[in-house]
Amino acid sequence: MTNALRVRRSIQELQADYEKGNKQPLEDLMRAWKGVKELPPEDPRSFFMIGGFHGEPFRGGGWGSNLYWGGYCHHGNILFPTWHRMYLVKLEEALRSIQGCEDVTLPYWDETSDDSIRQGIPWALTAENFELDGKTIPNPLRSFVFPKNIVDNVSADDGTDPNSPNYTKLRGYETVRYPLSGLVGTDKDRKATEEHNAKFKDAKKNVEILNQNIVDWLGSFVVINGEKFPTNVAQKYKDCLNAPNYTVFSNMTSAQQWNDDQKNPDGTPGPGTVVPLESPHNSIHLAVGGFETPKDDWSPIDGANGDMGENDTAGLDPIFFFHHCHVDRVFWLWQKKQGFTDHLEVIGQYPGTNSADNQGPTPGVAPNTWLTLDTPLDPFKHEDGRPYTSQDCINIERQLGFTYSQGSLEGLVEGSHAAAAKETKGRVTGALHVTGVNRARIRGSFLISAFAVIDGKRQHLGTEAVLSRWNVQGCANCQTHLETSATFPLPADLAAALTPAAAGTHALTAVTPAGNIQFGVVVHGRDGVLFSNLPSGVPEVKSTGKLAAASVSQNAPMNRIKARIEVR
Ligand SMILES: [Cu+2]
Repeated sequence: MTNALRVRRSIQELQADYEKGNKQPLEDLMRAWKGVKELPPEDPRSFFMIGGFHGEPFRGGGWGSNLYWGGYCHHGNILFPTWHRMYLVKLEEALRSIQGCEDVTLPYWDETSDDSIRQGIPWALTAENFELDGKTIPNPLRSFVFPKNIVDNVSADDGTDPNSPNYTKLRGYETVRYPLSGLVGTDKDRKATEEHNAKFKDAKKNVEILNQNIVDWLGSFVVINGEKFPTNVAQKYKDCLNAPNYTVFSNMTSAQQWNDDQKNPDGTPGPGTVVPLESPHNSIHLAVGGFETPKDDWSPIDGANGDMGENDTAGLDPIFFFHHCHVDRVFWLWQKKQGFTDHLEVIGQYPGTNSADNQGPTPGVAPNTWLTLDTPLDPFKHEDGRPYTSQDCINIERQLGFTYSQGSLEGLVEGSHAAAAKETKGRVTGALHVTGVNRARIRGSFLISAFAVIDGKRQHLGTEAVLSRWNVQGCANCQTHLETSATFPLPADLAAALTPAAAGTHALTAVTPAGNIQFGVVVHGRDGVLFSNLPSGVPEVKSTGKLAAASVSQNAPMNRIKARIEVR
């Protein structure tokens, strides 16, 4: 090889260089981002154009109909890792096309590094200003101001339908993150957003709130008999590296089917339960975009609607690309660990291999079309006009000419298979399986959380984040898996404390008792608590009052939620 590989380093590495006096790498990165953001929106290299490929502005069948997805991105199917891999390559090309930025590479936010787990988001992504060429400029990585209108043609214009919020964001709109709101499609929403954001005027304090939220998501744990058990996003990133094949590693839909298939005849979880890469990915989207992790003292800041929390405009917040670069690095780590650096395999016609799965068909794709490694990754094209496919981006070094610097989780790949196995061994000996959450009835993204109430104290077992489009209601083409389920491993001591009689399926209209341990499930959406069976007498989840009450009745089918407790 004559051409050296370009290396994607972590944003933390660039920051460390900067702080030691080697300012150029971070300065060049800022210059490149400033450059692509300032290009005319019609320019194919402009950030407005590239950021908009992911979701809005919509095109194709999804332009004016919620039967289809109007963005090009893939979620909930096997193209999730490869589509986003090509997406990052295209943004990186644009950054390198800016004059003087030819050596820039896209950094990753190393989300599982010690500093992220302790402090949250690296400062380069949140600081208000940056010093560039002797001038103080607004930090290009902190937000993006839309140069053009994005008009939502899917939702009711007047905003009278609470299940169809208007997602219009006009020229001059600036992307926001937790704890702020960015829902401004109608006069009513605009007013509510103004009132909400008026409570969070201190930009520095907002960054602190955001970082605390990230720290909570990455490192949450439960305490059983004085021992800590991680239920956190960092652990999910580690666990996903053990997925045995690409299909179930790649997305939530396939993994859900796989985990159902693995069960033993008596209903207990089989040995091969997996965590898909998409799961921790979803969690960070919602952590940045606007959900608090449900700890014991959960006090959600309701009305936080940051762009990262919904697929519609997530791609227009610059942090999206630093997050996805980490996700792509974890994809590569999985490939190295499982021996798939030069080929990938897809289980044909498995759930998660159909255009109708999860989000609905992307522009130009018919409903009920099979997705394979040869499916075009629209709109990404080779120079000769051929569409890129997943086959073109399996080996990042050989096919795409880049690699990643040494970051966190690396130790789980090289020679420490046994250590990784040991880490998870003894932890999963039982599970709480929640089924029957009707995704169709919930607007936007939501969380499913499980709790155990032990000795009158509520313990958080885990949270599954479901990243969604705003308008899934009535999407007949998103036929499959409208019923979402989630599996929460039980810590060994907790599982051991359960009597076999406690195992089985329980309707969650009442609390599920198992000896002196009770289980609770909470579904939390944009409008507050949609479902909760948490017993009284323990710290209660704060509800949003009016909106939540309305949502509960609108989401009456939530009473189909069931929990199955499995003990091995
Ligand atoms: Cu994403």
